[in-house]
Amino acid sequence: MTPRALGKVLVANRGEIAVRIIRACRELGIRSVAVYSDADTRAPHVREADEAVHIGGAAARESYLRGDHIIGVARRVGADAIHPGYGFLSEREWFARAVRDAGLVFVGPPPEAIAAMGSKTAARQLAQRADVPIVPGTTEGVADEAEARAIADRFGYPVLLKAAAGGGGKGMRVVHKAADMASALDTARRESQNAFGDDSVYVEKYIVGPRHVEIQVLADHHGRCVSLGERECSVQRRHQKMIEEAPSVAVSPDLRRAMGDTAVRMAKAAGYRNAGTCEFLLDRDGQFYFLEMNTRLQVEHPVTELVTGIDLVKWQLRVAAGEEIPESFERLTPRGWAIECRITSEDPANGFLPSTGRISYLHVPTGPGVRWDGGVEVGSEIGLYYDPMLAKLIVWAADREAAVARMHRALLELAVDGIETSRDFHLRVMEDDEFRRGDIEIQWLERRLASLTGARPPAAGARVAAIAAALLAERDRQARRPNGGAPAATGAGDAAWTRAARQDGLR
Ligand code: MV4
Repeated sequence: MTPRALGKVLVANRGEIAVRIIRACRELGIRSVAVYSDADTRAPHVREADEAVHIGGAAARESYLRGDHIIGVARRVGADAIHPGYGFLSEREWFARAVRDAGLVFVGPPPEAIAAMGSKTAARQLAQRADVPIVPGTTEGVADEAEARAIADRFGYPVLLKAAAGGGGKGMRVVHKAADMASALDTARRESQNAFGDDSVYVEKYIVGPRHVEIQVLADHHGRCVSLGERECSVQRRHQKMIEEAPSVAVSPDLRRAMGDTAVRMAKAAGYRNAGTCEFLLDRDGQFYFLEMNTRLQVEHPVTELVTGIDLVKWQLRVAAGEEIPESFERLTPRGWAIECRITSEDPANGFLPSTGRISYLHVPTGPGVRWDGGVEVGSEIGLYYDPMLAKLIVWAADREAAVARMHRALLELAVDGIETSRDFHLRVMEDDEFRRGDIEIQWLERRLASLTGARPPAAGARVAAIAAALLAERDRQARRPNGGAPAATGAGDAAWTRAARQDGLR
């Protein structure tokens, strides 16, 4: 679809990101259309949009994942474009194509670019051709154990087996010695087959103790593609980021330029348009390696907005409408420091068990340098149908030390009653000496978890039992509602925690 002026945009998402996109539309004078499920009839995104259309049942499969239905709604209400947000339909090649085929603008990359990044081995081949550094290893699936061992001998142990169709850590296995290869390959293949319907697995050298640093890119339809700097995303647990910041203590101006130029080369090689993110591992020697490209707006985009002064969602909409990126975006340097904490309905004292209930009290932090991107309010029912992220608390200050102090102050102001949240966990991180020094890498949080949560995570069995209990409690609550409620989520749910629970159960 050739870009065109956008008068009305359908927001195919919910929660804080739907609210974020609706706000950008309003500021640009674009009318917005929310869609909502049975569970979201009174949700803030429904109220904030100019129009709202009910699209089905509470389970994502019956509502926010019904791409064809959503496209039908967009046409009926006269929308020009669909913004997918993150998650749900945002990185489904078929959806981006179906939107285009329906004569609508997809606020995101072309389907071809989504496809180019969907296969990790294909993306590694593309990276090689574009002179983008990748972790040493293969760029095709291995045939068998013998081949995997021969490759591991060449690169040296430890190696990491990865799913070719993968991403996000599924189907990954570290192999420390040749004797472990056979069983690791079996497991990686099986996990990959279950998760992606493809058992192709390739080999990489395992990088020990790296940081996860990503580069925001923005590309228009006129040949301009710019890097908007890095985000440090090392504070994560089970591939779920908890805290992100911009810039990174590990990135000098020279390294920023090198990583930015690399990300732009990758985006250009993929024919990328709109906002996207290149993920890198940054090792202790300052070497960086391209991992994958996220072909969507990311949860953590606000930290980039605060240090660049660029409204990424507005620029997504402008670029989709055919506007040119200004030349000045080529020479940005980050100003000050931004930190984001994800406020989730999880209980850190209890192995981050999902917490459900009704928000009975909410006090949102305010004051200098504080931003709250939220999708809930007093009265919101927090169930188990969707991702547990309720809101993002983001702060900006002149330097990192001041930003950490400001985040600590803002977290002290935050009060949520009715459900457990990650607030106290974030407070402890802001008080942690290693975090305050910026001395973090991708394993840091899991190493420090016991001391940061004041509790040991429950054993796998206990976690599954506790989640089962939470599901039953949720079903009770639904049944007690005046309208009888919707059926409780089952194993078919899409929330990250249900996947985690199933994986726990399989271990
Ligand atoms: C790696 C790695 C170490 N060495 N590759 C995890 C998900 C996927 N995006 C790639 N991942 C990793 N790939 C090599 N060769 C460590 C990880 C990794 C990781 C990367 C980014 C953020 C968090 C992570 C947590 C665990 C492992």
